[in-house]
Amino acid sequence: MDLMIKNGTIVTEKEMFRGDIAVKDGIIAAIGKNLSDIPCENVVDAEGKLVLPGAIDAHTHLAMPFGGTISADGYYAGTRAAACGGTTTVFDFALQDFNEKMLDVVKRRDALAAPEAAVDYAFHVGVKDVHGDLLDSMKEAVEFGVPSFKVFMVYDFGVTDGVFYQVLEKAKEIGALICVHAENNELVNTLVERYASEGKTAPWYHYMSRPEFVEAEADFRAISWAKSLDAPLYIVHLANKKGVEYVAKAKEEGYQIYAETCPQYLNFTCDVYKRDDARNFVCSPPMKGQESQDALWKALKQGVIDTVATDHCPFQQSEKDWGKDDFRKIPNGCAGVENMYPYMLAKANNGEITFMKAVEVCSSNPARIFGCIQKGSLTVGKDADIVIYDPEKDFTVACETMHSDYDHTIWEGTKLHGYPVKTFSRGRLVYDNGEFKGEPGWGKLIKRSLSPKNLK
Ligand code: DUC
Ligand code: ZN
Ligand code: ZN
Repeated sequence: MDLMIKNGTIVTEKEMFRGDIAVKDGIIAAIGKNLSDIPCENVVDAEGKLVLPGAIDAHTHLAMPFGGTISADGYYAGTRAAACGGTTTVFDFALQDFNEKMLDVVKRRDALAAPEAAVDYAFHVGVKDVHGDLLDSMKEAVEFGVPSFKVFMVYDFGVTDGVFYQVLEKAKEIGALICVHAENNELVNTLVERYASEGKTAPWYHYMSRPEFVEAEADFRAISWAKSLDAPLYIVHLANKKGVEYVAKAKEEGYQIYAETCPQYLNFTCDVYKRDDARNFVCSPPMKGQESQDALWKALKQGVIDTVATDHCPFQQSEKDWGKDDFRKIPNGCAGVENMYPYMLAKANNGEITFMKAVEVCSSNPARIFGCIQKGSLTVGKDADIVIYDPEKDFTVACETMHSDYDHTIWEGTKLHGYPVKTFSRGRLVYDNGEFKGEPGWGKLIKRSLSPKNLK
């Protein structure tokens, strides 16, 4: 064996038990109560610790051109930070250029990611243009191993309702899953213009121009179309209460509608837009009111929300400052890739959710939904993506101890009881007690296929 993790409490989405894990060639080779008779040079004693599957962050924007700049974390910094927060796979959004075939998008972004990634990664293609044979080109991406796509209902690169519908229809035909950023573009633009014309340009008006119903209404429309086609749909960064209700209803009716939320919506409310540093919290959708936050937690506990992912898209302070007095100039996005798993596990550690639930939403469900069959669980035969977690370690998040390239974080000062102490990516140590131990280029592109048997 190459690695033996002994005496820990092993956590899966279904159970917790004391045991040992043996790793050979990057794969979990054995799990048992006492594997001490198997010879192994590299033994890690996890007495008093939890042993968990690495998290899968199904939503990052690394090196993404956006808001007049490029997000602050490239593929190396973003995956380095992921490793240090116990995330062993990231799904990045590869945004299509106009006139570009879907597989070419994947290849273009993979050329950037492959030499840099420190943990494994996958792509969703962000669809902008389906004219001519571009819609049909989705099939090549699926055959290559990228069976998930995203459409934006907002931004200048967002798609029209008609294009969204065609993409859903095509996805159904070729066995793909569509992710959607759901907000009503027309309403956002109208409200933005109205507030600006009244001289109301403080960051608070970013929130005001995207009120709760702007997201809810788009959730409703997106779900309606998916239902009409009986096509699966994954709603990214769900943040509002009404949207949660729409998802719950569609699930009850038996439709394959999945929902993701993000740690920022679980932890912050729209009150952050009253702070002096409000611009740093500007992301879309914005943080919502307390009622929505409560609904998100309830939905997560009940299984209406399937996954937690980050929408990691940090910008530097000087870039956020462009919009200090004019919210329209603030690049949208916040950091999170290093914080998600520690945050959710701290919620488990203080009893708000179970550790099994944290594993389910941060690892097992994203693996299942997106066809990452070799990941998402501590099971013999799966990749040895393993996190050792010390439930007694206290940690206060500070930008200077994070492993990103950003210069500020919305999580600054957040106190967590319990913290990851080691991360292994396919059996290789990539994080050890505060220090990154990995290397660029270690991470591999995970090719996937979606099969109904992968799903619950
Ligand atoms: N929202 C953000 O805040 N940033 C990146 C993209 C997005 O949809
Ligand atoms: Zn989005
Ligand atoms: Zn996003």
